[in-house]
Amino acid sequence: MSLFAPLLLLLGVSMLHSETVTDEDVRTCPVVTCASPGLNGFPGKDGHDGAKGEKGEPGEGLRGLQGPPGKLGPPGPPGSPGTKGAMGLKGDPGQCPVCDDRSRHDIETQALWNEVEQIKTWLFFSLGKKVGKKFYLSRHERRSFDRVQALCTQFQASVPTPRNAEENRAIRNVAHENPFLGITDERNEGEFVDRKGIRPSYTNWNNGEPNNAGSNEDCVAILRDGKWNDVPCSDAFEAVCEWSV
Ligand SMILES: [Ca+2]
Ligand SMILES: [Ca+2]
Repeated sequence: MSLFAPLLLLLGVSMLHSETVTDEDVRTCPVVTCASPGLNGFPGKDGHDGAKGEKGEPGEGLRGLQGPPGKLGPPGPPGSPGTKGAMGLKGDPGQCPVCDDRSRHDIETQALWNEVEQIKTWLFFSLGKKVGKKFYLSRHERRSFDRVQALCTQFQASVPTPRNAEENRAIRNVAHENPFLGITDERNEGEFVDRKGIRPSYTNWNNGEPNNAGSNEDCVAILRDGKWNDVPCSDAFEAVCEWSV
């Protein structure tokens, strides 16, 4: 409470009293009957703080200005895949070094095979005889059957075994003399088979052959007319070899 109002009241009472009370009055007036009413005292000290009141209603002040943006938060979890987009335009042809190497290798291989085929043609023309998928060459030298067989094996070939008259004729024509054929009856006398043990489907025996003359004729040679004769394997006949081409 302000002290200003009581002071003004006290000053006013004092002034009024100074106008109406004289020195004589003071001396004659009994104390009890003549005393003026007491003035109000000074306000007392402030009391203790009261209990905390209930929370008031929200105020209705003016809305403040928007503050600055806060700190960047942590990244959120990845979202679900979006829908498939439309197909794009066809791109330019790509490059494939491996494919290029493969193509180059194929080209080189084909060129090599062409050269091989050309060499075969020269051989067929000048040296050998080719019938179907069989090719015959002669060394024009005479050997025993075992040595002819070894020579042909050395060159990945075999002693010729004609399957028909054409092949028989080719074998005969490639030789200068009488060549060995690749059939014998060494295992069972009179049963001629090829090196695989198979009896030939084609034969061209000369009249009276095979006669196993001297009980020692287990191999076969072609005569000049293309007929067959069983002959001793140890005798020397021309070496002709057969390749499959
Ligand atoms: Ca015989
Ligand atoms: Ca004979």
